[in-house]
Amino acid sequence: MYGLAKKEYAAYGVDTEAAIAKLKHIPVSIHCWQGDDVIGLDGGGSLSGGIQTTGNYPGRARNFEELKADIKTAFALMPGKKRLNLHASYAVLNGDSVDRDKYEPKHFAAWVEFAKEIGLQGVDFNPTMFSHKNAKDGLTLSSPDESVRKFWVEHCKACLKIAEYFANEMNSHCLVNIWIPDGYKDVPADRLTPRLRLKKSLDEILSVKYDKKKVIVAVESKVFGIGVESYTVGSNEFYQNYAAKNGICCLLDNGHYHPTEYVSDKIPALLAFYDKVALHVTRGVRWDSDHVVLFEDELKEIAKEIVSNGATEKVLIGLDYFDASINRLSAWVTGQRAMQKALLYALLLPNEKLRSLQDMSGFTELMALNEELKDLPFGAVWKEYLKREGLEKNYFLKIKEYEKEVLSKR
Ligand code: RNT
Ligand code: ZN
Repeated sequence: MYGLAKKEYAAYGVDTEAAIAKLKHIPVSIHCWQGDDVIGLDGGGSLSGGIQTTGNYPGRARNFEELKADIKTAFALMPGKKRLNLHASYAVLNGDSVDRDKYEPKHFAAWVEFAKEIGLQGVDFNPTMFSHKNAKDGLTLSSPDESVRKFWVEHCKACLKIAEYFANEMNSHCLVNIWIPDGYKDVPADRLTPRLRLKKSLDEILSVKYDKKKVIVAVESKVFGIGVESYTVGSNEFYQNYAAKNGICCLLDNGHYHPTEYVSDKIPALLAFYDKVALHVTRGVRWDSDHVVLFEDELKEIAKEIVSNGATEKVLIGLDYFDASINRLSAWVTGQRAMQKALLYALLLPNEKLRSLQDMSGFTELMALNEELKDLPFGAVWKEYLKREGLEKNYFLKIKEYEKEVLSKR
């Protein structure tokens, strides 16, 4: 089947071997928080910040050991280059009673050891400014309470140090993504001052010395969250301007825009100005619901923009979803494979030909060709890629086995 598919693609000028070879090297950063419903290991408290995990599927990882075992099992079923995306709330404190403003690299040493053990390319990082008593009234870096604001500034500074440690240990960059839940449920009296406080906080965080080649700082905007429907301090305009003026990068989460806005269109807009663009790939259903990523049209379009613009090293792909209503490992693998599928699909498009049709205003042919491409034997190439990665299309049986042997006993 692969031999025939190869020929069929070749007729369109597409080299399936080159596509497979390229796909192997595009890293996807996989979020640790799908494994335990974003609860974390530092006992910060129940999930807050306007995000929500729904469902009560049995077998959630309840501690570091269980989370590691689940990650190991799930990652083994994922093809391609993998990175691990950690939140600060996953610090391994071992009884140390430090708060988040005092976290140190040593609290993450066990994660580094694990990442090396399972052969990951790198580790990415996120300050955790939710599920904690100091996220007072839902405000962190924009809080009018100076001691609260300072606490979170210190937390972010600590995270930059930890990120540098990850980068050095893994010999690969570390993306530090700053997302805060700050906002108001109802019409605010003052929309500017909280943003000025956020700006000041970011300035203070970025005033620490860190190696900019190794540590890439990003800011993640959002439209609204549950309980903070009327106003979000870290909005899109705020962060895009902040990032542009301060030499950091933007992180686009495709659940964080109005439903008719598309991240696939935002990627090339930012590529015109930025050396790096970070992504949180998710699937919002009616709101930022963080459903498992599937091989759908917008995901294909996102991948197309990355691949056809030669931006596989500029766009830092990360996953961000959390579903507790189904087997969590399966959720992980399904989403990661969907991302890989979309990248492969994009790598198998005759991008040069399509581009030249656009430039020649050959829109009739462009439309016809685009439709023709949709039913090429993509599945055969995907299966071949999996085979070469030592994997099979059906991963569900392995997950079921793990559920029976491990998860059901928790
Ligand atoms: C929330 C943001 C944020 C979180 C993670 C857990 O809306 O998307 O990225 O999902 O940090
Ligand atoms: Zn996100």
